[in-house]
Amino acid sequence: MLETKKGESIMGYTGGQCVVDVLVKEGISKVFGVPGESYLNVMDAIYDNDNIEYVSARQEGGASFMAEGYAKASGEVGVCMATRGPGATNLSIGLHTAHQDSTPMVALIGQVERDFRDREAFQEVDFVGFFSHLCKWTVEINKADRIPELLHRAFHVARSGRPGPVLVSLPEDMLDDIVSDQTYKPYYVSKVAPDEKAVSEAAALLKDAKRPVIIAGGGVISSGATDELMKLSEDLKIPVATAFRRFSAFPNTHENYIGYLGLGAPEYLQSYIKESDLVLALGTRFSQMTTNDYELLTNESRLIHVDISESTLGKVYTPTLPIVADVKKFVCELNKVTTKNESEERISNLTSLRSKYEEFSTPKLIEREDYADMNSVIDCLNKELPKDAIITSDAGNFFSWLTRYFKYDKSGRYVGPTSGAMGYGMPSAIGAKMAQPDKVVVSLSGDGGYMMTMQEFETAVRNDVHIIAIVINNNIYGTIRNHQERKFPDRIVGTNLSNPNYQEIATSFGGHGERVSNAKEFLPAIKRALEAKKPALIEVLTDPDVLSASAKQS
Ligand SMILES: Cc1ncc(C[n+]2csc(CCOP(=O)(O)OP(=O)(O)O)c2C)c(N)n1
Ligand SMILES: [Mg+2]
Repeated sequence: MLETKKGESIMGYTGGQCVVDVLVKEGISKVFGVPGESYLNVMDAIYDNDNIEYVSARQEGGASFMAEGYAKASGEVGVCMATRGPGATNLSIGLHTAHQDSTPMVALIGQVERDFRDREAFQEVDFVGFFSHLCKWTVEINKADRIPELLHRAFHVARSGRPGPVLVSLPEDMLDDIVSDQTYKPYYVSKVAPDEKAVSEAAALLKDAKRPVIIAGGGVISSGATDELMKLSEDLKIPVATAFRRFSAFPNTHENYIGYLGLGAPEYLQSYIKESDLVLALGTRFSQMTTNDYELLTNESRLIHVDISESTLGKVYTPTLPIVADVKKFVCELNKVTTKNESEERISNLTSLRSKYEEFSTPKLIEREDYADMNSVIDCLNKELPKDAIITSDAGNFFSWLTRYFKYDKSGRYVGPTSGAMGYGMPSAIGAKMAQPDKVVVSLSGDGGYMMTMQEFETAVRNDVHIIAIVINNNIYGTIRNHQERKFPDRIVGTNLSNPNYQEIATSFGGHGERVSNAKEFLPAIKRALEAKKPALIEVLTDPDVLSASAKQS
């Protein structure tokens, strides 16, 4: 028997109530979506449940980015909801991001009535087929009494092994059906321990190596292995690099951190890794970006590859020693069997690489009045933001400055799309801030990317989520212009933009707005934004001719 808020008593649960009951049992307190008539029953059950909040977004793409950012910042499963064909197709960008980023997510989609299937009913899409490539698992629930079983399993699939998105399709009429009390509960996700022999073999290889290197990927972050990794790197004097957009796997301020892989990765780092005699790769899938088009390692490279998923091992490079394990468990076990190595060679190697990183990552400030110099903007963020701030971003050329010059401390965090999705930064900042309300959360986007999801600023205002959105405005799709100039010089097609006054848009939404036209104005603007006590936006006007952090400036 269930009591509703209106005092009605229901025998058993409706399908919608059953869905919400499972969500609450899974520890979900926020879901992000755009409402639709196809899943009204789920929304109505949320009305009755004080443990769960429905955060209504302005577009499903924004909702799915919020859920993805929420998942990354909380370490929990992100949940988003949408209606049938139009809603689900809009939502797909966040699922693609979660797939590439190994982020645990569950998407609940309202589906047409069971009896109307296969007639091309209103907004009908075969979700199981359509999303099967984007998601780790897709399932349509056709009997309400299977909701607990299949929905708990959806959460388990999202969380376990290599995490990822799961799509659950819920036919509208199925959500009306009444089910009796159910007893299912969440699955326990066990941590995969490494094979003992593999650990001692890894220790032996590391002991003998002359020029070893560690590549830290997303598995270090999701398993929470940074402390153990610091100990390993300190004890064995092994330099650490981070995989593409996984900057916060290792504190950038640590003396053993030697830089990042992926777009704009420093040359010295790539050649060191190529020539290193042993690579210890932790929780990385060696993506095209991390490996610079799969050129990072050679056939001769000796590789210990540790990953939670056996299908990641050997997918790109054949490991000398493949190890299936939770990264934290592996590093803990390895730390138990290694002894300190303070050889002169390792120490001088580290010192030289670190000084190269420091030189590479220290911005040279350029004084100019006509536009804001991005080196100075990032330098200012490094100095003004609290150490534990969360930074989110879109893809775009502006990102090259953030990548190169922003330093994530141990308590800091980068939340960004390895999928390179534009429009991600600001909505994911909303999700991250909802997951970590006490932290300062700042998003960086270009003018192109920001405009893709900027309506979500209203979601931030309506929900009183105090993010700071920085929009780097160069009035072009700069990244594509850059490629265009390189491949088809002086033949500009489709990369010019015009822009509204973003400061005015932010204030008309009810937020705080700033407009910065040179670097000197940035410091007071960020200070005011930090104190605004409402969602804030800072528009930064930059020179369209300076296309990246590595471009020469006159
Ligand atoms: C959703 C999406 N659409 C298209 C692209 C391709 N793309 C990558 S960067 C870029 C231009 C980005 O422009 P902007 O946001 O203004 O940043 P800028 O490069 O100018 O700094 C485009 C169109 C993408 N990565 N994601
Ligand atoms: Mg731009």
